[in-house]
Amino acid sequence: MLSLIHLSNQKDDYIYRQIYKQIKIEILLNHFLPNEKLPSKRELAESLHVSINSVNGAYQQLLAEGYIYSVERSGFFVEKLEKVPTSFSTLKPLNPNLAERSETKKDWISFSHMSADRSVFPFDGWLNCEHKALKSKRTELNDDSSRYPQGIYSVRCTISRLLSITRGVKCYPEQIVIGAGTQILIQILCHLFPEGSKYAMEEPGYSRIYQLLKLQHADITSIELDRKGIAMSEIIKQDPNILYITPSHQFPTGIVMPISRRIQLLNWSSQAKNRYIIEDDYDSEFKYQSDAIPSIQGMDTFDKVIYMGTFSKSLLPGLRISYMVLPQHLLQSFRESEGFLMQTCNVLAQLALQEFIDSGEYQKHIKRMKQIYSERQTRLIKELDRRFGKNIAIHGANAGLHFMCTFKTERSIEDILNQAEQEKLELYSIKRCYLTHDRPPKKPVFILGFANLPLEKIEDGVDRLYRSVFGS
Ligand code: 76U
Repeated sequence: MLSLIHLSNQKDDYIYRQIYKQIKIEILLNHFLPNEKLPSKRELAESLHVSINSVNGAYQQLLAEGYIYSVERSGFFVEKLEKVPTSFSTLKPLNPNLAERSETKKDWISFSHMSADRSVFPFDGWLNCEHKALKSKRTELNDDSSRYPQGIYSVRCTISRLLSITRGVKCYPEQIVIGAGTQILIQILCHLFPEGSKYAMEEPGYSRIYQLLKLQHADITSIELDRKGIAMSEIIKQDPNILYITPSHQFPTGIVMPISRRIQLLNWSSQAKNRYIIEDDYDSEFKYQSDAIPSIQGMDTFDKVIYMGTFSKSLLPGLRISYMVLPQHLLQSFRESEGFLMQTCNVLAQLALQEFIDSGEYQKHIKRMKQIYSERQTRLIKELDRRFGKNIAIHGANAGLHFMCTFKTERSIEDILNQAEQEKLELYSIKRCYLTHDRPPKKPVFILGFANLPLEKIEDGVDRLYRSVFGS
C-alpha cells in the first residue's frame, strides 16, 4: 500500500508531513487492515529515498494522533478505526446562500449611522497608548484576574471618573462591568432581574436589543413615543417592570428626553421592588446647541437605574469596549451568579483606553470631534434645505451622529432604497428600527448619519439622495 506514496519536491510541505498525510488518508479510507503492520522506518525510508528522520517524524505524528500504535521491539501497527461516515477529504461546495462577499464600496457616499469618522481618529495617539500599555502593563496583560468578568480594576477607576465628570454618573469602580458590546452586557444583565420580568422598549428603537431579548425568551413589549420620549400612559397601561430607554438621544428619532419625563420615570421605578430602568446612553457625547443633559442614573436615589455606555461612537465601533454600571444590590447578585464569566473585552484595548483617557487625549478628541461633527451637521442640514425645500422635514438633530428626515413623496421606502443603491448611496430607513412589524412606518422616514460624510462630499451626497427620492 505504501508504494502509493508520492512525494513532491515542492518546498511548500515538509517530507515528513507529506508521508504523514498520505498514510493518514490511507488509514481513514480503510485501505489497511486493522492491526496491520507498517513497514519499518528503515524500509520505508529506503523505498522513498528519504531519511529515516523524515519517516520517524511522520510515524511520531500518526502515533500522537492515534492512527497507529507501537509495540516494543515489533514496530508500528494500524489502529482499528470505524469507517468515516462521509468522504472526509473533500470540502463540500459552500451553499451560495451562505457565501459572504467583501464589497468594496468604492465611489459610494455613506449616510450610515453605524460608525464614527475614522479619517480623523488619532490613530497615532491610540498606538502610543497601546505601546505604553505593552511596555508598562505587562503584569496586567498576563494577569489571570484580568480575565475576570468585570474588566481591569484600574480601567474601571478611569471610566468611573470620566462618567462622573461627563455624565454625572455616580458610582464606584466596583459597580462597572466592562464588555465587548452592549448586547453582551444586556445578556449578562437579563439574568439579574427577577424571574418573570416584563420588558418594554421604545418603538421605534434599537431592534438588535429587541431581537436579543426575544432570543432569550423574554416577555417583551414595545411602547410608542410621544414628544418627550417613551410614553408614560402606555407604560402604565402595559405594565412592564423593566424599561430599556435611550434618553440622551432616542435611537433613532433623536428625541432628547426632558427632565419632566426623566423624573416621571424615576418615580415610576421607585413604586415597585421589581422595577428597573436600563438607561442606554448611546450617542450622548455629541450634543450641539447646548450641553448634554446629565444621566438619569445620577439622579437615581432608589438604585433602580442601570447605566449603559459604549466607546463605539466616541472612539471606534471596532474597538468593542462598552460597559454598564450596576446598582449595588444587582452587583451583589452578579458576583454570586455570574462571577464565573470571563471578560470579553480585549485587555490591551482596555489598557490603551485607560491611557488614552488618563492622558487627556480622550477629552481632546471629543472636543475636536464635536466641532467637526457639528459643522458637518449644519452644512448637511443647510444643503438638504436648499435641495429639498419644503419636501423634507428634519427631526432629532440636537445631538448624536445622525438625524431623521421625512420626505414629501408618494414613493415607498423600498423604491427609494433601491434607487439609492443605483446611486451608490448608503442609506437606511426607519424600518430597521421597528421592533414589531405590526405597526409599519406610514411615512418615508430615513436615518441620515453624517459620521462618514466629509464636508466636500455633502453636496454630491444630497444630490444622490434627491435623485433617489424624486428621480433626476
Ligand atoms: C449601541 C444603541 C441604541 C448601543 C445603538 C448602538 O455594541 O456598544 C444600529 C442599527 O457598539 P455597542 O452598541 C452600541 N445602543 O444603536 C449601536 N447601534 C448599531 C451601530 F450604529 C446598529 O442596527 O441600526
